[in-house]
Amino acid sequence: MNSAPVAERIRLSLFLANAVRDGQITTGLSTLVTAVADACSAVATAVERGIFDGACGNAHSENVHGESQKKLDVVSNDIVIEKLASVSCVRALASEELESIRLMPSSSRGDEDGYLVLFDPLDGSSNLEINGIVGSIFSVLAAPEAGVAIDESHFLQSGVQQVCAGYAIYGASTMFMLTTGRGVDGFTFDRHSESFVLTHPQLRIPDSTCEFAINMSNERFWNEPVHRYVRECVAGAEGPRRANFNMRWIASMVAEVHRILMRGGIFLYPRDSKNREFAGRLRLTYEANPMAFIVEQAGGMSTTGEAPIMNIKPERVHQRVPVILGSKLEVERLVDYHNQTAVD
Ligand code: AFP
Repeated sequence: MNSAPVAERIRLSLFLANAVRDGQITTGLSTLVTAVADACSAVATAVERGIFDGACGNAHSENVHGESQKKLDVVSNDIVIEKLASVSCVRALASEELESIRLMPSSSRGDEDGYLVLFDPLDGSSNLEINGIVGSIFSVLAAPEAGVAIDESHFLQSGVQQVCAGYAIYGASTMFMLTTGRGVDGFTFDRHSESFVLTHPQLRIPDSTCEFAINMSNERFWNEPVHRYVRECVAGAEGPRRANFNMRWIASMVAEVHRILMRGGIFLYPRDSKNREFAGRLRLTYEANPMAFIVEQAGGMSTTGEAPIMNIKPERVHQRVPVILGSKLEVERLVDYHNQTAVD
């Protein structure tokens, strides 16, 4: 990445204005993305100041998945909802922290494009107590035409229909990663100008890698294709891959995907037999789909093992899905192993 001074870099606001000028996105979507970015910088501040604002620890409540909520899960969710409530083209929201969809004030004009926004306001929040990396993930779908009463069915669009997606990562610096279907661009928050500045234009994921990310403690629950893939990585140069692999597990999908965007790799949260009623841990509409869109726009690949993630027609907003994504050649290898098992 070049190290040009901030003054010479493009801010997110100009990047979006140029995209509207060039007919790549609508004015409404530009306003929506600006609001999401504003929400993310506010969430970053809330996370940073959590200890001082009494926002650390558990909220002593559960989300729709029966997972205990951190206070900052709730705070972050409220921040995103508040920021999006002021965007006239946002017709409705879905969130990991909301049991059902949230209709927004119908302030949009009849002629304005409308959007649905789905988000995980604070992904990786179990890392908060260790000052670990957390982030926010968002996905944008087209809303039905004005006048149509919106319900959950309008959110059940496959990932290929996303018009925009991205995430913010709250790490050593706060970054905002965005795709509108024309590659992936990364912006870093500059505290002096209090704006996101383009620092990582048109990111590309290397096709191959020697770094995999999976929660090894679930090994006994994996299917054979995943077992075989990980076994071969661990076997190293003496094994069939003829190469030594490294492993990472940060327990924050945003951090894993960001690492893959920066230097390649493969991330797996596969179907496992631990909870047979669930198809894995991650949620399709506001975690897997936006991250699959980002990864594929950067030249990577994503799959459940059996099918491309973004081809799945959701049946429920909070539906879970197995997730394998990252460097193309590695994901293709896993798809091949799944196909071989299906044939056997
Ligand atoms: P939390 O938001 O509850 O910390 O979950 C994070 C996450 O959904 C995803 O970001 C991680 O990749 C995954 O869960 C980690 O799951 P394990 O804790 O089972 O490793």
